[in-house]
Amino acid sequence: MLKTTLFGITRGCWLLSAVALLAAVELSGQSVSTPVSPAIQANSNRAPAGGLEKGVLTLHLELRQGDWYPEADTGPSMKVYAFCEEGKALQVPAPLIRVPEGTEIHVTLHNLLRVTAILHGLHQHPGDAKAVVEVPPQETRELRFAAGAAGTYQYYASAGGELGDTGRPIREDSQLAGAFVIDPPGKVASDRIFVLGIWRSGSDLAAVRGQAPLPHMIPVINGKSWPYTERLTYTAGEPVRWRWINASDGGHPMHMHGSYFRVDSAGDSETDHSFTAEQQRTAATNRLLTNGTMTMYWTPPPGHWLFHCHFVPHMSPEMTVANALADKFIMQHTHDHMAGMVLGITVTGNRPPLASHGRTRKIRLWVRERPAAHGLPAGFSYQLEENHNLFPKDLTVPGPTLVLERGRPVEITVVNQLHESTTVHWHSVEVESYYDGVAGWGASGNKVTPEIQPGHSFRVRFNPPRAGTFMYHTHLHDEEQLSGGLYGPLIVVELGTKFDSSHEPIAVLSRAGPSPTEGPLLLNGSTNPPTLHWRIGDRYRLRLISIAAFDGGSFSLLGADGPLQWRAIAKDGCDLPPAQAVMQEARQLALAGEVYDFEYRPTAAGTLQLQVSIGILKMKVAQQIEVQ
Ligand SMILES: [Cu+2]
Repeated sequence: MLKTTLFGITRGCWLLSAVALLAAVELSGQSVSTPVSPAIQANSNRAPAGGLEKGVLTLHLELRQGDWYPEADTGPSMKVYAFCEEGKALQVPAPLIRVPEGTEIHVTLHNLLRVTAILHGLHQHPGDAKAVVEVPPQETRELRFAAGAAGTYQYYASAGGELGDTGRPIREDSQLAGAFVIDPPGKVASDRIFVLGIWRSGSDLAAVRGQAPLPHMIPVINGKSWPYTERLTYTAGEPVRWRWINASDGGHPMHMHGSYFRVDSAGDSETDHSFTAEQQRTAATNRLLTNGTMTMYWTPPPGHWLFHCHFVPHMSPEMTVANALADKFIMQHTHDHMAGMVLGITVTGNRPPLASHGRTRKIRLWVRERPAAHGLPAGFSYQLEENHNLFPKDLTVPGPTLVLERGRPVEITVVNQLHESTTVHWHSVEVESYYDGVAGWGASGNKVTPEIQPGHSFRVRFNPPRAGTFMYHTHLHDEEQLSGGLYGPLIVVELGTKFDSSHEPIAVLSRAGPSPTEGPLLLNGSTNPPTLHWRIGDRYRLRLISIAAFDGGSFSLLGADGPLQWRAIAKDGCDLPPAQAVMQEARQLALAGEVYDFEYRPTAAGTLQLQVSIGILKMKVAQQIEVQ
């Protein structure tokens, strides 16, 4: 009773929690590790921890158990281990270590858990991932080291909990991780730091392999899950710099709605690599594997945008604390469309008008239920209609290829024939946020993007400003709708040119569903795609689209002796600069939401293979290519 009352009062307030803790200790006469635990605060990574004086950072860190509130500060909580600075609130992510290059770091670690903690990353950078420090329960360790080279790094601890497939903790010790940033000398441009974390009830590799049900997950950005993640506001065109750190067990394809960003550095938390101007990448989706880091630069366009992980189980409304605690999935269709690793950004300003050419094309996009057929379980499908022609006649996976011209306005009426609501997202196309497919978030003036209810339609208008390879897909009830086949290629060609399917093969990598972790691997909706026929000396542009809901797949172009060489052309629909449009081994990893274009010119007769594979699942689909 006492505990409940105290918790009611003390949520989110460390000082009162400390009083509660002491009171409980006194009342019970037990040790400090009594089950009464303080509230953990979400750390927005704005204020560096410790005291910096005369080139020395002094930092006293403690490890304790606390109550974590990944959703509302007054919402459901779960007990996890966390770091705090001595005398301050526990934090997830852990206190930010941020110092200029040349700083000496003096840190003490006091372990108040009942288990030994193993600390990673608290050393000079670049560093060795194997260099760890053990701190037994109730003991303290003192470390002194030089910070090292400027970059984005992390530190984390494991403390006896279950480890995931990548070796990172997944449960009670999964949130023992924080950012470690070393700034270059001189004036530092303002930026924000985001740490990706996951609490998980089990192995998702086993789930992906079909050996276990999908675990419960709480995927978070800076300790919070959508819609409780921080809301950011910018003015259109202002320079935005973000540092991202993946402190979770698993990779994340991080996707920006409505525009591109530039990746200026990438690292693995021990070493960071700053790109030269020629090496900087432009992307709408950039993957961060476990321990991966990036710094990104973004010039935001006006609108309401999302930046999120494209793995469906990392952004699904089922991934809530209530579900994890209940150990079952409660569908909350009416509550919110997403949870997890989703950031909402509001950008003020006006969108400059685009030059448009020709009459507006009018197209209908039918969204339909699809019976089981051709070896695929029942699901959903798209059909296109233009000038009273319906295409394709059958219901297919993926949906039909939508070919648009750059600069030519289009009006697409999405007609929902499902028994549930849907929306359509035009993935990587620079559309207005109202038409971007995020119900309840996208907006134009006072109009907010609606869910398209069963039997209703929604008119989308845009003018594609860029020629390239894109896709369209559902952005609602993704667990079933995306896994069930609601995606299709979107090709934008230069005005007055035609899409030549015989020389521009599209390869869509997905799984058959009906859930994100079920079904065989598919290439263009098939486990046995038809043979392609190519001509010696012709130029082929391969348009590769990865949209498996929860997998990373690889595309390869193989000859008799293994991978051939192809030339990179574009990433996520954006043409590569000359320095990056180079010949390379014809093998490309692509997580959900990534799109790549490559060019290949066969020089001899023979048989080639375009292969898609998911390595960890030993799944493979090959398409034969006869060259004559
Ligand atoms: Cu993810």
